[in-house]
Amino acid sequence: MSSLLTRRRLLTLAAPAVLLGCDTLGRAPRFHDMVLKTGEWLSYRSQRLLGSESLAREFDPSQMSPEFRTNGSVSGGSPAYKALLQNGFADWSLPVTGLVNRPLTLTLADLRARPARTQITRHDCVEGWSAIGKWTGAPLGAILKDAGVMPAARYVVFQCYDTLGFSPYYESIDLVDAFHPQTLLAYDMNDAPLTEGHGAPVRLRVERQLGYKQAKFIKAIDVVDNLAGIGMGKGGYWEDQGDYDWYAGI
Ligand SMILES: Nc1nc2c(c(=O)[nH]1)N[C@H]1C(S)=C(S)[C@@H](COP(=O)(O)O)O[C@H]1N2
Ligand SMILES: [Mo]
Repeated sequence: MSSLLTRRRLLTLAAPAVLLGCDTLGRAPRFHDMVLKTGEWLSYRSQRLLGSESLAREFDPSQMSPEFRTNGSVSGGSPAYKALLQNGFADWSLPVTGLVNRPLTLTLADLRARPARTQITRHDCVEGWSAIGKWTGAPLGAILKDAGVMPAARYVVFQCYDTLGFSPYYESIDLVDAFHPQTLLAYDMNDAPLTEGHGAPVRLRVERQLGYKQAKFIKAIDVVDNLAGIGMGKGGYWEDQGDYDWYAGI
């Protein structure tokens, strides 16, 4: 049996667990559909795939924090960002480029028109605080599926509008987290459009990782095969400072 067939069989055996585990609100695209039926993605090395579908804990509305503080940058900062904000982000659009067969440019209206997922999760910041909030957004996996991720792809990089010190904020995740059903390009928080402080117009939610991975003020998404040429090469602003690890699993 070829290794591809072996992998397919393994994935098929794992599928019932995947199906049981997801779609708690009945709206999420199925991990099963996004990954198993995405031929373009099958050749991605799948060491982390089996068992990778476990969901971060979701909470009841009654458990939501009365206050969810902001942290890090509280604005996209630049004059260009301020102009977009002033116009309600009508002129904002998000390029999805790199190792994809069909590069996309998504407006906020495009994102809001896509199938949405809502989840109430706990945000854990390494600085020692947590808050439970409700996030609504477009699952990233379905967007990447539309873009057609090439076999060589390994990471998804999020460039942000803001700069801390002299470096633009950015983050990256691998394809397992990118295709995870709870990974969203979130545009609503607690049933209202994201405020500037929380990362308007769109921020990442990657629920099995710590706060600094949740990139705010997203400007561009790039699919790449390695992180070496980006920033200082460690996959994120804080990673480059040498403070925090690239994989911030909780
Ligand atoms: N673009 C950008 N994203 C960012 C940050 C930032 O400074 N800039 N800070 C990170 C950190 S450390 C945390 S804890 C969360 C804070 O999100 P919040 O402001 O919505 O609480 O955003 C993360 N994403
Ligand atoms: Mo944080």
